[in-house]
Amino acid sequence: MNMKWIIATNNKSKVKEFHKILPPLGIQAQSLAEAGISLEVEETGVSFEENALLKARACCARTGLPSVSDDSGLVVDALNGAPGIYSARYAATDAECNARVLREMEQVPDGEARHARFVCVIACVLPDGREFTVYGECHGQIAREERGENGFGYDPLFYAPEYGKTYGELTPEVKNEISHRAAALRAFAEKLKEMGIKQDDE
Ligand code: ITT
Repeated sequence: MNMKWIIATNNKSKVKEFHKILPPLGIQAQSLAEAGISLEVEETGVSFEENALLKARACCARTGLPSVSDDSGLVVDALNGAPGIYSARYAATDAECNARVLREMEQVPDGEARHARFVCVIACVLPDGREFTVYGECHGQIAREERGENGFGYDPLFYAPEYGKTYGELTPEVKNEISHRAAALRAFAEKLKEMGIKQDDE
């Protein structure tokens, strides 16, 4: 039986990262677009966990296949956790989202006062009804301006002091080692092992 996982996201940048991170973990997956499925899920939850589960449940109900989703966002200390679960909806476009964060952070001094984290919750829903979520995060600071062309979303603003670069300047290889998504996907692979779920890809 082909048990290829479905990645329940419409975000092409997330799909790209899943495709880089999952194969070395021994997991084969295809995106909604690759499977020719159109699925829009309203994110009515009040937490990353709830929204991730909404997306994975809807995908599994539609496809009958094991489904994995990603709800993620930027959590900024100085903004009391905003944009948080509203990261994709903080403004009309990525550029406007970044401009809004920069504007709101204008008065915040450099250094740890500008601390933020990226959060990623991966939800997994199996056709037999089993489901779980795993969590990943990574830490950084909000830069004073956008830097770098790599990545997506808030990456050009997210400064990693240990690299002296924003995530927009990191290579995809480095980002996919240290990111919130990488951490969550590693936890996902561990959890599958723990539950004795092996991918049967014949
Ligand atoms: P799906 O719901 O279809 O997966 P989405 O883009 O709407 O796609 P979310 O609701 O999880 O996904 O919103 C996540 C937002 O958080 C995303 O649009 C980015 O703005 C931001 N974000 C998440 N991961 C990021 C990353 O690795 N780098 C930069 N920004 C990220």
